[in-house]
Amino acid sequence: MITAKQSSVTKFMELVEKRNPAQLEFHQAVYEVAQSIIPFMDEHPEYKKANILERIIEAERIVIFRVPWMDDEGNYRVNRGYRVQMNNAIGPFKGGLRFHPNVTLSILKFLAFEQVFKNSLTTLPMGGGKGGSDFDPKGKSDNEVMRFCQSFMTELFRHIGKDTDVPAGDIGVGSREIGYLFGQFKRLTNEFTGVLTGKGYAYGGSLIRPEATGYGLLFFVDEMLKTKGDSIKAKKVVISGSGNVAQYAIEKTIAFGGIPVTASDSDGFIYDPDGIDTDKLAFLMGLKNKKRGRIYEYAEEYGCTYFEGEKPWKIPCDVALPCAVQNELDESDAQLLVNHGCKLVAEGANMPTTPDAITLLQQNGVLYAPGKASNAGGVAVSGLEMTQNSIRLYWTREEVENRLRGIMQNIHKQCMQYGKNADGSVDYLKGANLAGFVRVADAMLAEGHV
Ligand code: NDP
Ligand code: 2IT
Repeated sequence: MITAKQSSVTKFMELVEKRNPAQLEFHQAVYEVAQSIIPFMDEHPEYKKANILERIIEAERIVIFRVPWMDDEGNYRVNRGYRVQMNNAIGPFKGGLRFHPNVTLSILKFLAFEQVFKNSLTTLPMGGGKGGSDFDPKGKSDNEVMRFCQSFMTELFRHIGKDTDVPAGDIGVGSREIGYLFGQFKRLTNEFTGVLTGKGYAYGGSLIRPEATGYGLLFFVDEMLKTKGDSIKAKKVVISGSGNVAQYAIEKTIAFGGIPVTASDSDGFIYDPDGIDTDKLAFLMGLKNKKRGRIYEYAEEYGCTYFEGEKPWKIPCDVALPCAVQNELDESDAQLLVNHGCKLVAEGANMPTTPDAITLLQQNGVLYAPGKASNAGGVAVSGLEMTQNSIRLYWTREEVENRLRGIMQNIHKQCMQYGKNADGSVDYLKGANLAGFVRVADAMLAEGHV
């Protein structure tokens, strides 16, 4: 039987698919939000009357541009650059840049859309945006990456600004890339402003920004477990990825007494049944951040198992933290987690769990947190970096980490408030969607038909 809710969501999705043909990731992100918001709007006709849902899925502006650069052999190369400025109802556009060969407009629109709700949940004044390029930093020299970043910023600079749009990092964009991008912005504008976040500490960055997404994820998980009178102590934790988010998720898991047993990259994963400890994590960080090597080298170093071309979800665990990429955890993976007794899945990545997998987890009583809530720590500390830049001060590690923890606790509270089911359980996806939506929608109502 098709319920009234399903039929209005289906009708809405037909419109979305018609207006955004072939943008599958964008459809998926909109669907996940629409299924919470459409029934909510039936009880809140003011949003329906102002057509907020149709307006919120339309980007304010999208820029697409050519990025010419020259490789070390003197070959002429070209990539495509993008910035999706999704929504600035509650603050300047804000969100990362992704450099990865599979970047498309669909992927950046899904990320920008998610960012609108995530940034709203932080309660800091930040709208949503995302950008990037199909440039692949893997295997490129530092000089090639620098020339690419300079060329990318040579167009991007006219569309961004500290009060207009403030980019940061994401996949393939870390401190090296942010440094080159910032240097070029400064040169083009003759201004030293907080136009990017994730900057190095020496030139306006915030302490704890590198750690923020991974730490924030564990603060959120801690809150989720507390509702069950539990904690992460002695829990077996399966983590995917080995980049920025995964590394600091591992670090905080260790600090909280949990046992991280996996890490991965796009080639496969390692399983370390004894747990990744602080020394092994230092090796992993050196391998990934300095040597820019592959995860199998960890297995070689510590004599543990490497699973080529596989994902870590088949390893029995209590907690699973997908921290790599969209759609990396599908229905069959979710089934494996359930079979092995996994109790909690929280997303460090953006949209890593497919809609079918989310349904399966929720139906089996696994606590599930969507990235827009559980990975908001990164952009939250970006917001704190903007604040520090505005007041021209640097806060201590303790100050920033305490604020980060407070923000994650508050996001958890908002999820509970808006996501509580009749039986007392919490639907974190619904809670995050509604709490994120209301703040943006109210601002849109107040600002008129713009
Ligand atoms: P990094 O570039 O530092 O690391 C990305 C990791 O994901 C690498 O281990 C990479 O492996 C792996 N990966 C990339 N593509 C694939 C793929 N197709 N299959 C399997 N693994 C893959 O990025 P981050 O750690 O910053 O980002 C990870 C996720 O977290 C992304 O979804 C991002 O959007 C999200 N996020 C990031 C935030 C931040 O502040 N950085 C904040 C909030 C969310 P390989 O090296 O082989 O490519
Ligand atoms: O997905 C994300 O939230 C990020 N990549 C961080 C964005 C930011 O502006 O810090």
